[in-house]
Amino acid sequence: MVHMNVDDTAAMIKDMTIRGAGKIARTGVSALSDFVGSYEGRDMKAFRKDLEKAKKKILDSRPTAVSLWNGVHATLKGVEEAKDVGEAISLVQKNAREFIENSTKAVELIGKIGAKRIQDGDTVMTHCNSSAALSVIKTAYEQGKHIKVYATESRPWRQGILTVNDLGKAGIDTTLVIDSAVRTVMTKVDKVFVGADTITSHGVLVNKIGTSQLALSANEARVQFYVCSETYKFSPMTLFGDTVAIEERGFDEIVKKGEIPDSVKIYNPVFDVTPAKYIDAIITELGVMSPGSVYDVLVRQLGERIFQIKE
Ligand code: RUB
Repeated sequence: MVHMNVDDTAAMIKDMTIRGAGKIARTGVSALSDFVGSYEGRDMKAFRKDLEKAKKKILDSRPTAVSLWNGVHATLKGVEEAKDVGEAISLVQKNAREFIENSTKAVELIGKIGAKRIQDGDTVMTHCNSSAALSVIKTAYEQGKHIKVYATESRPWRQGILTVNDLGKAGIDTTLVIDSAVRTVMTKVDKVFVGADTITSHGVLVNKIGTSQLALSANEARVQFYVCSETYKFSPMTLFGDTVAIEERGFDEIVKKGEIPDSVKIYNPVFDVTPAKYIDAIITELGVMSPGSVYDVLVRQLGERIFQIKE
């Protein structure tokens, strides 16, 4: 990982130079590790205060993907109990290393597990630009399966351009479609694979705006709809009733200044919500599971920490 300070990292996550739920988590965690690595003070009280400020900056950079929250909390686990600053620094660095390694491994594992759901000759569709979904598609292709991919443009940021560049360069038969072509194209598709920013305790998916229209169209066309998600995209807070904040971004991502009358409002939510009933399965590093299993995984992962989070 490239070394970057907390302010630069937060700014680059905010302006989407660094994007994608897995990547923002790994980069945020890495920035916290670098922050403690260059910390020179030895007063524990001041250290905790400074670390808290750094944590807040990273967490405030983008609101929707819980991967960032889970990554940051996994990294700071145990700091409260550390005897001194030196011990706390080593702990944060070790936790960060482990999170980044496990997260990278999880994406690979999801690829291997999910690829078994793709048959030779399948046509699949994906949305936006998800490393987990692409890991599944690329692994199936590397296994020698002849596949075709439809990828959506994903307005307004057009992350679909990243996706088709990646798939096209890998040699995969790839077709780019505009977002409003989803229902038309779904009749040619066998399976849909998308990523996740957050999955709630009751199995609801929050992902790039437009994901729910793929799910609805897939349901109508009897096409299987798979979510590719590391389990650190499961949201602990939703267990206790919290809802997921849906990020809204500026008008300038949609129109240029002066292009439309000032009186016209622009609404630019960048994620949407797909109900559990439209999801055939969630492909995780722990295996293929139903949306109904998310609650159990969360409870098991949290263990006794569940009560701390509840408070
Ligand atoms: C990206 C997006 C991706 C998920 C999963 O949105 O919605 O599907 O983040 O990505 P944005 P990954 O471009 O606004 O960050 O599988 O790479 O974690």
